[in-house]
Amino acid sequence: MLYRSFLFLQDAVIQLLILTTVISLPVLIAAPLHRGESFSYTFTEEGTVEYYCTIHTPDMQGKITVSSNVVSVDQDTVSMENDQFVPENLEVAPNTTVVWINNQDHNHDIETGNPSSDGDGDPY
Ligand SMILES: [Cu+2]
Repeated sequence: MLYRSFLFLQDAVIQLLILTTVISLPVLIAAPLHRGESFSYTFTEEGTVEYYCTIHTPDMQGKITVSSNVVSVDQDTVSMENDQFVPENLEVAPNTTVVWINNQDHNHDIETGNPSSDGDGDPY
């Protein structure tokens, strides 16, 4: 009986691990984008991903929320202008392609996380 309980618990842990894996979102890393250049990614799973520009951290940050509650469109755009991601918070339905476009004269990039999550302990 104890052994069967252990098997049940083990199964529950494995299912939890699978669920956790499914909702994690990909790591976005775009090399520096020059004026007029763009980067696109199609989000297939629901969840949230925070990102930032390593060149203009900590001010230039954004967030994508993928939710089936959002009206579905094929493509949505984030403009890089005035050293900001516009819009900063974008909600899209699953299977939406998000296109980031640099509309400024200097470079921007995109890295998953937030300025304090790059592992070096400071926000830059
Ligand atoms: Cu930037």
